[in-house]
Amino acid sequence: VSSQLKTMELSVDLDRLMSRHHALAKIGATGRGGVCRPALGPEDTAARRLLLDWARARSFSCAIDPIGNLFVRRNGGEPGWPPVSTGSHLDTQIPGGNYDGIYGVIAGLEVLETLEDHDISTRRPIELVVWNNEEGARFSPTTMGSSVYSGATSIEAALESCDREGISVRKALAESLSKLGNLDQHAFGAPCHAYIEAHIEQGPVLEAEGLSIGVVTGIQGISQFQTTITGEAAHAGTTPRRRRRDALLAAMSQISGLAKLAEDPGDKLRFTIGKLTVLPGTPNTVPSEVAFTIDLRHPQREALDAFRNSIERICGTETLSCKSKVNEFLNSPPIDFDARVRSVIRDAAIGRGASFMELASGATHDAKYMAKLCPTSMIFIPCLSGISHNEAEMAAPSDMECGANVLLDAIKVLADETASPIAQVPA
Ligand code: HGY
Ligand code: MN
Ligand code: MN
Repeated sequence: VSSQLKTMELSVDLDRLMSRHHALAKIGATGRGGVCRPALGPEDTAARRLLLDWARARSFSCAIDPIGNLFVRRNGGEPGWPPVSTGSHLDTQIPGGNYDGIYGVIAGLEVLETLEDHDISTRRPIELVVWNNEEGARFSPTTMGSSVYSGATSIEAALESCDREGISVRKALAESLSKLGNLDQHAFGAPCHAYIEAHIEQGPVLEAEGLSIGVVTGIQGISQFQTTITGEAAHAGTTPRRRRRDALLAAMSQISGLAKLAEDPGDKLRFTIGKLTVLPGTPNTVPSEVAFTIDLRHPQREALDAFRNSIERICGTETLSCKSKVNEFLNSPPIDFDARVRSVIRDAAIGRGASFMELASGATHDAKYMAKLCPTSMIFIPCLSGISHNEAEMAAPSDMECGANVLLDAIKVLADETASPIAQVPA
């Protein structure tokens, strides 16, 4: 009864959660309310180091895998049993907000610390994961660390990915590692009993419905492309139009064709040209090379594939006498999260008297790859007007506290499960 009672009164420490939030918000602060921590850069490294210092102060064990994901572990009564894991990411958009990813990391740490504060033992170890390069803002693709960890992407391809200065993940990782102190080694794809990621919704639904918790049913499909168009540099003043091979005009023609195709009366398809570079990029030279990215999302695989299959026809063929090539560097179909884990989260929300709804995620997350390895789901909390990937991103401390308490209760249930009553995730 005492441990039952103990569990009932167990709640996270909101002051500590907010002090961690503010401490991280200082690292790479832009002065405009947001933060800029490109993966494996000095600011991201400082944030990862600070997280590890907090973990080492509680004598949790700290490990790293070959692609730079960090693992903070609180041991359980059965140390050999697969852990219950939670986590998210500390790297941000450039610039980004102070909640995307960061909230899931400090909420997860809060779970480990609260159990430690109250000397609550769990059967299974509990592991906090800090995924490397979730945003894909500096190094493509997004969710790099978890996709390599789960075997969806080769580590060679990931280590070779370069930023716009030509610095590779391999080089940046070695540099960052040297600042993190002593870390154990952690294998890729280690057995895991269940994974729950806490995250801001990054959309407007929970706030509009006046609800505190989102029990996440799954994540929509995402596919990303890089298009490169090659024309010919020429003098802006002397070159007649019929002699030009203008790579920017060619890109504009392709992009308007794609935008037309992306018109969706049901407003389900998400189509974004987020990055466009023009070379040589001087006012008086006809552009010789243009590169742009395409980010596509849809909840239905068939609809996503239909659009994917038209990309080659538009971006892979000569356009206005310019050569054009396109490659798909990320293709991740929609997934559904595990029913049992979702019911554990629902019960935890009910136990806390928290209003909740089930909803799918429009944003992608590392949980998508953990769902390949073990029963997985996510907990969303509302964010201000659904704003995200924007320095104005904001979540209320009361929602952060509620989400962390629901995470604590759900993890506690899963961490005391004996053999895996959770139906293994269908292949
Ligand atoms: O792109 C995404 O959905 C994630 O926020 N990186
Ligand atoms: Mn995120
Ligand atoms: Mn993000």
